[in-house]
Amino acid sequence: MPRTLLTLGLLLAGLTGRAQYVTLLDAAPMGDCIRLTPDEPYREGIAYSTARLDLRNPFEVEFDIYLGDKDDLGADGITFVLHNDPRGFAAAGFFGEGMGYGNIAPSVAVEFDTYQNYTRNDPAHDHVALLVNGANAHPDPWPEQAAGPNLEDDRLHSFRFRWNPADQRILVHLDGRVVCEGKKDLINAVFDGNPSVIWGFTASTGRKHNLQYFCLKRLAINSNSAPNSFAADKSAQGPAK
Ligand SMILES: [Ca+2]
Ligand SMILES: [Ca+2]
Repeated sequence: MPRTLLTLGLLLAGLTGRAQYVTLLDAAPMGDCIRLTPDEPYREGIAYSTARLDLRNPFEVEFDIYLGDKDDLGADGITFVLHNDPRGFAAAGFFGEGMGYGNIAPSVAVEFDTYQNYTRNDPAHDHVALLVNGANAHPDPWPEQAAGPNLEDDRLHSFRFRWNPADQRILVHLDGRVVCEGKKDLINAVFDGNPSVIWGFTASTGRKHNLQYFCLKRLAINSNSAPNSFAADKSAQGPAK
């Protein structure tokens, strides 16, 4: 690992999530983590980092996520989102099947969907997928697995998101395994040429519900290619404009 990446990773790993995030709706600090939804129906919580990410730089973020302890009776899931919605740090998508992400755009997100919505072509089992522009309907029925994973197992799951602008690849790990990957010109094809994006997590519940939260483990950005952008973000006192 390059020294810059390692240094920034160590620097940031020691920070708790509390001061670094703008929280919306039902989201609230919970120790070193941020609760997105309480275990109650029809809730929605969102937390955005106050520091934007610059998509011209490679970065990797790593979190623990918790999706609850109820399988059949649990819902709806969490998304990790990068966006440039005109509502900025106040952007909140719709709840329930939208997981707090529905209609946030332009954006790219990873969904950890724990509830089957037939109108979205969701499978019966929990699933992870890349989404764009606030839409979480799958174009085709998702192939059912005989023994699909259950993320609502009362455990923390390790989530890692990596972006590399050199080859325009997104790589998503869950519990040490690659669960989805994609290749897209995010800056131009999604964000209309603007490389500076807001990032964070969204989650919601519906009629069914679960406690859902995340905890920062590591954030590493290679600032060599754009030395000013990260320094400016680090000193930000509040949401960047
Ligand atoms: Ca769903
Ligand atoms: Ca489940």
